Amino acid sequence: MSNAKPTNETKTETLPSSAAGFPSISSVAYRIWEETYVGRGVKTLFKLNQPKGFDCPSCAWPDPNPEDVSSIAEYCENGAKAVAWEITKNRVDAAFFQKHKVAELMAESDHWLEKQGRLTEPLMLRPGSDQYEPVSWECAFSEIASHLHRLECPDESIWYTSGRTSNEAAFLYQTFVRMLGTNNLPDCSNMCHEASGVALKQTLGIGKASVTLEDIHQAEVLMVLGQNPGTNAPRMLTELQKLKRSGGKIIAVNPLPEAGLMGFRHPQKPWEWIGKATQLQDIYLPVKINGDLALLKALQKMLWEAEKERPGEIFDQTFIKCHTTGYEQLVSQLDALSLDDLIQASGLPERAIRDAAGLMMHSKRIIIAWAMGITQQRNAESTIREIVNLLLLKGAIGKPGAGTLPVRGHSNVQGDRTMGIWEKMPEAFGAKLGKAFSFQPPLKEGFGTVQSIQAMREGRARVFFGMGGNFALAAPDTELVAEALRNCELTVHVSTKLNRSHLIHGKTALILPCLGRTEEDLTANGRQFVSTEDTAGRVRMSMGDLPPVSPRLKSEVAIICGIARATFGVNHSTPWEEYADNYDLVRDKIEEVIPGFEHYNERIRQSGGFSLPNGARDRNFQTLDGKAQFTVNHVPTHAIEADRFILMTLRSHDQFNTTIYGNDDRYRNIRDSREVVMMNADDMKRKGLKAMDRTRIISYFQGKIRQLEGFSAIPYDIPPGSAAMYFPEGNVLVALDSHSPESHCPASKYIEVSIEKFTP
Ligand SMILES: Nc1nc2c(c(=O)[nH]1)N[C@H]1C(S)=C(S)[C@@H](COP(=O)(O)OP(=O)(O)OC[C@H]3O[C@@H](n4cnc5c(=O)[nH]c(N)nc54)[C@H](O)[C@@H]3O)O[C@H]1N2
Ligand SMILES: Nc1nc2c(c(=O)[nH]1)N[C@H]1C(S)=C(S)[C@@H](COP(=O)(O)OP(=O)(O)OC[C@H]3O[C@@H](n4cnc5c(=O)[nH]c(N)nc54)[C@H](O)[C@@H]3O)O[C@H]1N2
Ligand SMILES: [Mo]
Repeated sequence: MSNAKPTNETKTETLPSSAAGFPSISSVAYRIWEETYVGRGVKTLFKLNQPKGFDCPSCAWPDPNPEDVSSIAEYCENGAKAVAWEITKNRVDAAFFQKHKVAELMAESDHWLEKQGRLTEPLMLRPGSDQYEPVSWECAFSEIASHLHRLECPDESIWYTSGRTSNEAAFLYQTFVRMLGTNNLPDCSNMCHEASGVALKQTLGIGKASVTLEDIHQAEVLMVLGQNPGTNAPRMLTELQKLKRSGGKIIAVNPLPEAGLMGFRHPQKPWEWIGKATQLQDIYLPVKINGDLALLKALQKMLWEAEKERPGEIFDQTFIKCHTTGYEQLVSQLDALSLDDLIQASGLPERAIRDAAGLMMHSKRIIIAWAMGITQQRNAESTIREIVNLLLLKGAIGKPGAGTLPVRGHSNVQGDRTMGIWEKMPEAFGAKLGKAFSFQPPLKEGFGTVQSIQAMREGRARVFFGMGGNFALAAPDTELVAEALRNCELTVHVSTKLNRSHLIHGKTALILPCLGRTEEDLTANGRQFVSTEDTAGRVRMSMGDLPPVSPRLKSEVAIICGIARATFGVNHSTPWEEYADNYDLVRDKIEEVIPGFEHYNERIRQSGGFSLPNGARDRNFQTLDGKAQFTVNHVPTHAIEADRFILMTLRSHDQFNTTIYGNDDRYRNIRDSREVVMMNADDMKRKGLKAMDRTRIISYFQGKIRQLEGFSAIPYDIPPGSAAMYFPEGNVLVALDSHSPESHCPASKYIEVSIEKFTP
């Protein structure tokens, strides 16, 4: 049932024109009051992102240097919500499961499931049963081991990771999985920034951001494509405010006018709550969905025309000559392209693109930031390579105030990849891992998320293990994923809270409850800490100090070590038990295997941690010829059938991925419901739809349809032909095979749909 209350016509004039400010503070206060004890909540927030505290479990935005950290509050509204959610006073224990069968729980909403509180003990659902029952840890571990022993081949098991897992746990996890003999290590990155990693590695030799926080303050122009920082990386707004105050300009490229890019009031500076907000975006380009590649090409072409008139004034020819390959091919493609076609494909007025080109023309320090609006597309890698082309023409990489900024999602998704969570194990990594642990890692490429779902569906994989996350809801094609998971002999989830993936299970299912970031991790060897890597490649310590919500929780590290001992036997050559008690020993092994972690144990204890090497930052491009690569990419034409729309799925201000805190989306003026589809008012008129009318949405891909009924249409400031709804609800409409070509990133921002009025 949808009872959304968009405040009349949700047009830009009625949308909030700035983010944060006092409403952020009141929203945090409400969440703490609702979820936990006020003292516990406030005390915990003081430790958030502090040098000796814990890393925020929300997004991967970098912390400032220790000297710049605010001693009272280094967090944002949504980080505080994530913490309040973890430290909740509610508990899901054995009595809860005695009361609720799985079928009953299936009828509850995702918000309700997580809202029941923290999981407190290991649980097992036996074949044929409809109820989870408590089990001992030993029993859970031996159940997993016996399923693994029964597999004909280790490739029949799938080992998913969500991006909250610490470096130490991720490293041990992938070591265990590879010792088992498979590279089946899909992760949330497969659905997130995988395309950025692939495209940046090809062109610049490193799949990570090249800029630091200081660079942002020094940029002359910062362009943000397909990202909503006000909601998803709120602490980025503080840095954008600094950029504006030092005279920098911001270009926002987004089909939606997102409040967080319009203006900003620092939530922790009360004097900013009133009066004028800092205006952020200088130029707003309401591109049509996936019109970004055409826009980037149009910008390049405008700059190239100017360069031809005034050679050497617009492009950085010295940089191009010394540090790049492929310039001639790129400019001949630019000559061949028609500017009119590009402008039309972007969906933008020429004037607006010329204004943006004008800002870039004489600027030398340019940063381009992007997120899911760019990566969750069928041609994601090409668009990202075009971002690189634009930066290379301007020599805007590897110098202060310039470079690439793919803004990562989960707080340690980047660190997990550095630790080897990847279905495509690099050869050099495998060789060092094998040497460090005296074994031969498997060479065959493993399954990513999409291939894992296909394998489980077809019975080629029979065990699914989820290290965090909520695979059933996060992955594309909800019904198909459910079929895949139900086809398994065993599904296991290491989790903090109850979620849909526990209810859509294999014949046997296990829930293994783990410590959260905020909690103290005490072992026989004393208090342990872990480490994480942020978007800018800085590695820091994270140490919780709240008493765990239950004495029966284990850390992720201890869980992996327990499973490894049960699987390989107590006499195994790897000292799993010692690792579980002393994370310094794990860090010593990481140092042995992964470059950049020299003196890990020493440097991680320094205030503020340390930065990993970044070739692109130093113009030391780790590509085949040591140069940054210009590339020629095909400009897609978006031929969709008449009367259809392109639909994107995105996050509201009140969720963290599949964790739904509430039903409001404050910055978009949408209240009380997530079951909405945002549409252009003229499109609605054409379809005979009035505000709040129910709809039937049908998605089309390769002859197959998927549909969703009952969602309410709301008029929104969105380009004609484009529509938007929330993730994860929209995943029902995303076809498993609709993904980017190279990284298989599901195209969850590009769904071809028809939208009609629905009368139940
Ligand atoms: N509070 C909170 N923080 C989070 C998360 C969360 O759910 N809640 N999730 C975390 C994770 S895992 C991630 S990956 C990040 C996600 O952070 P974002 O990438 O900001 O997340 P989305 O909501 O998916 O928003 C994508 C933006 O892209 C725009 N967009 C969609 N299609 C296009 C397009 O074709 N072109 C352009 N230019 N723009 C487009 C949308 O309008 C939207 O503003 O945030 C992280 N941080
Ligand atoms: N249609 C559509 N689909 C998408 C997206 C989209 O924009 N549109 N975005 C994609 C993106 S960018 C991502 S990253 C994925 C996210 O996919 P996931 O990472 O799989 O999903 P989350 O919702 O972040 O996982 C939430 C669960 O993690 C568990 N959890 C929380 N904290 C911890 C912890 O400290 N340890 C452990 N072990 N578990 C914990 C809790 O049980 C919680 O229920 O979804 C993707 N799917
Ligand atoms: Mo993500």
